[in-house]
Amino acid sequence: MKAVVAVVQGQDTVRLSNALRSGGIPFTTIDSTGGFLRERNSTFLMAIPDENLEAVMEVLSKNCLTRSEYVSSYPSAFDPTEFYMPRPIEVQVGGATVWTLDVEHYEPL
Ligand code: 2BA
Repeated sequence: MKAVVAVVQGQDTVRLSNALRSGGIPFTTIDSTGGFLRERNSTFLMAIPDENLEAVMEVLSKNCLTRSEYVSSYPSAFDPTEFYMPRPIEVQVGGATVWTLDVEHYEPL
């Protein structure tokens, strides 16, 4: 059995939830926040048989889109006297950030 942990952008949460439900894949969502952009995202937890891993990864990649976000650049930490003009920098976010772990023991109590 595998545990899949996936951090997904807020905009993709409903679509991914519907797709997992249609595929009969059990999941739990936890509201979360990205440490860098400080935007809301969702963390999906799924425990699945090994043979379903490929199908779950496909559902994730089809339903989680890559997007560009903009964040203000930071002044240099090394030279505080340097002239600093704040300007937005582009970062690519997603589709999903996924960790797959082996489950040693599973027992619904
Ligand atoms: P955030 O931490 O808000 O990061 C959003 C996006 O900003 C990242 O997209 C990445 O493109 C960029 N980014 C993050 N840290 C950066 C930095 N120090 N310098 C420059 N750019 C940076 P993704 O890599 O697709 O990550 C999306 C979200 O997944 C992250 O939101 C975070 O919530 C989670 N995540 C990604 N990698 C993680 C990790 N190794 N451990 C825990 N959570 C992670």
